[in-house]
Amino acid sequence: MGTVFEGRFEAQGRKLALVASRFNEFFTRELVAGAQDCLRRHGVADGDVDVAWVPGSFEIPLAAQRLARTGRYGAVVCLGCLIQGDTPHFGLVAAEVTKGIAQVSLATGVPVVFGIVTADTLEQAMERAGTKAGNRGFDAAAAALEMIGLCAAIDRA
Ligand code: INI
Repeated sequence: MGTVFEGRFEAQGRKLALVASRFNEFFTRELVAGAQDCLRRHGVADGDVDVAWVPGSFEIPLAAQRLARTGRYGAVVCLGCLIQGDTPHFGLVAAEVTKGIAQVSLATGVPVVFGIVTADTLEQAMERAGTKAGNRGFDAAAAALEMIGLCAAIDRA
């Protein structure tokens, strides 16, 4: 059997960046807190976690790109909250932020993870920002740690 590569959720000594949207900040600050909690509990020092606030989810990919390009961060965690309204705005922003985050990750080679809540209602958003359905920020930070470990394992081989 060939090599099996796996990330081990270890990132001591690595810096990470969070990009968070001020739009729907009531929810995104819970996503930021969830991500910080995950990183802390996996041994990442608080001082190694930088946070960049952007106006809305649409602006997340550009900030993520700027941060990833610096080479300072093992991963960038994108945190936003999109709530369906009466206009097509939600769908337009959701499509761009999804595509943008994937493009930044592939173009920079830095894991840029998707911690964007998409919800039909305020209640659904609440469920995904630290209540019934967990905390999407925590999950995204865990994915970032796993990807840092996986990329390091592949690079070392
Ligand atoms: N931004 C969000 O982060 N969530 C939303 O639900 C949202 N909606 O629905 O409008 C939203 N819009 C703002 C957008 O991200 C940009 O900041 C704005 O269009 C300026 O470019």
